[in-house]
Amino acid sequence: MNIKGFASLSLALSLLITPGLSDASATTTTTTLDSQGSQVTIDGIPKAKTEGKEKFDKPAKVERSTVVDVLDEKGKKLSEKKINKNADKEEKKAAKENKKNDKTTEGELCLFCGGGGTEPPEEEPDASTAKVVTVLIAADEEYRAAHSDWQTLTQNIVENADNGFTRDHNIDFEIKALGQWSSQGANASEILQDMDRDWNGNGYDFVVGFTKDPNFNSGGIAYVYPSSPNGSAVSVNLDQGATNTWHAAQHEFSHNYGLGHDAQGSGIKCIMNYDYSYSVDYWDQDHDDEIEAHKSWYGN
Ligand SMILES: [Ca+2]
Ligand SMILES: [Ca+2]
Ligand SMILES: [Ca+2]
Ligand SMILES: [Zn+2]
Repeated sequence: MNIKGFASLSLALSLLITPGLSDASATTTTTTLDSQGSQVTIDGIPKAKTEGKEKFDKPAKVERSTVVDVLDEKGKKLSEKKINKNADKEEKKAAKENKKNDKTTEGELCLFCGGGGTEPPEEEPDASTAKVVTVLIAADEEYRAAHSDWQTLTQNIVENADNGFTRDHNIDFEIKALGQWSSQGANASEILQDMDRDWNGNGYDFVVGFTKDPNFNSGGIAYVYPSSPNGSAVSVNLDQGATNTWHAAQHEFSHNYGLGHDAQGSGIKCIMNYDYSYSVDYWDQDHDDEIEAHKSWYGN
């Protein structure tokens, strides 16, 4: 049997034995293979207990401009759209101030090192040196039916979900494609695997799904990788309104970086602790260290 045959057989077997995620408990240690032959476990997040904001008040911060391919259900390109880098007014003002200061500092540095290499002073993560990772968004038929603005909505969710990654780890998620997905499966695990089969293997670092399928019995679900995956890292999030969904998406992207959960009731404030997943946008020290250690898995 060739490797591909073995992989599909293993996947088929694992589909039989992988339990569906229940709402209450999202723990499973079953190891399976994704569609690209990477070893994975499946983990997720329960649905939010409180209703977050349904809509975004303002557009999410976009760290860099990008051109996005809009794809049909077969992955065929239908059109292109541009997402422009933005910053709110206060950030723009701060950036202007910084620029002024930089000029003075650079001038001084130049004199000091006699026209040799000028090293800029260390400061806020610079967008130009960020680790850029690419993202394909796939929205299922139920999600698209519920949201005529699904393209903008899902972009804003991903661009909010990456703000913590950019702030704390200088990782910028850049949206490269928006796909129309037809989701199938009897539970969240099966729907995740459906999305994996439909959209993995196209060269994106991350493939993130958004679903409103009635069978999706979780707030979000993701593959947890023990090492850099062969293909894209895959996760799916339930439609829970603007705020809850971007928190779930940040939690699931973190699973893609290999992160597990903090114990509930431990008081540890981290997006990987179910007690705080929908209320904070940062990680505890151990998880911060883990993201740093696994940062090289994605992007160039
Ligand atoms: Ca962002
Ligand atoms: Ca971004
Ligand atoms: Ca469906
Ligand atoms: Zn989780």
